[in-house]
Amino acid sequence: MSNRRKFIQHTVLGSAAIIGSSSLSAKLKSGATGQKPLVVSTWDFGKAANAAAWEILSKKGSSLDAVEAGVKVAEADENNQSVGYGGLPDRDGRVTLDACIMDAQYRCGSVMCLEYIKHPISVARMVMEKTPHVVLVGDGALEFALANGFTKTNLLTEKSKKDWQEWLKTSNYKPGINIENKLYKSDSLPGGKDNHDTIGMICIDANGDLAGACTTSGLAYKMHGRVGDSPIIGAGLYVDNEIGAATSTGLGEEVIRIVGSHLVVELMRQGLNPQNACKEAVSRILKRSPQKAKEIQVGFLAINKKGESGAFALQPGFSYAVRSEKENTVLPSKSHF
Ligand code: SD4
Repeated sequence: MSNRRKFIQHTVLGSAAIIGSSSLSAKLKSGATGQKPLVVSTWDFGKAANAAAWEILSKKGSSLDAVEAGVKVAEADENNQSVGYGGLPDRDGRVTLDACIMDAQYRCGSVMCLEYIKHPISVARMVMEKTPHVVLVGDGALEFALANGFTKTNLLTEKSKKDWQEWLKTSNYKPGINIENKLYKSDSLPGGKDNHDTIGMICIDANGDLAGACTTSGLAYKMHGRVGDSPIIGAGLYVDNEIGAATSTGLGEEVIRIVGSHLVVELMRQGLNPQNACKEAVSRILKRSPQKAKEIQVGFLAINKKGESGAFALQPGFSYAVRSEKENTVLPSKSHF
């Protein structure tokens, strides 16, 4: 049999197996709402971000405007130590930010390792709208931002500086499971609960158009120049207006290896609902490295064109916020462990 025939046969069998297992697992309850407009975002603090997005969606605004306005809430919140202002620095004490945005026409923009700019998501949108490129990094991204009216801000808050100086005493780099729990504190959450970091937001507007945004300061105490999954189109975020959208959070290196968000969207194309598509992506990480998977967290969040949502994570503790006409809530994600 020719290699090409073998490949096609293998691919078709693989898809059949996935669809077979999906019809079984379709019975698993997902956070589906089947509504438009709908906005979902990662972690408990997504609720405040969803509220800003909802302001736009409920007035028939565009999904693109909604996701930008939504994640800006998290970027500006200094209580959140792993997005934007107040984010924990790298091991050299530099706050470097990653963000990307994608709309319903496969247009996308991204900035990586951007310093001094409070709203990297807006720079990413400007890369998308005003340049012939998709990605700008480091100094080039900063020069572009400054040339387009953004101003320089010191993003290292006293609190984050102190935490970094404390970390320097051991310099032990070990991203732990849900370590981000300690990186966000808000009295507005039930019980003043600790919460998480990176925000990924995906939504569908009243027209049925999808968009997504993802923004982070990345892993605390990373090497200078390290970039995770969040600003990489296909890894931290992907939007296909025919099918759905997905975003991720957790240890970015593992998400990049499986091009996670694109994989989730492709699995939805094969017929899986959002939760099961996220679950299958998580299982790819598990399969590649079952031992390592026990020590890390990765979570995926997805919506489909019908306005259904779902999530799945490696470890318990991942949550996501959902806002629609009927719902304004934070749901716990199902997890493998
Ligand atoms: C990264 N995925 O830089 C981000 C960090 C994150 O929950 O999402 N943490 O790898």
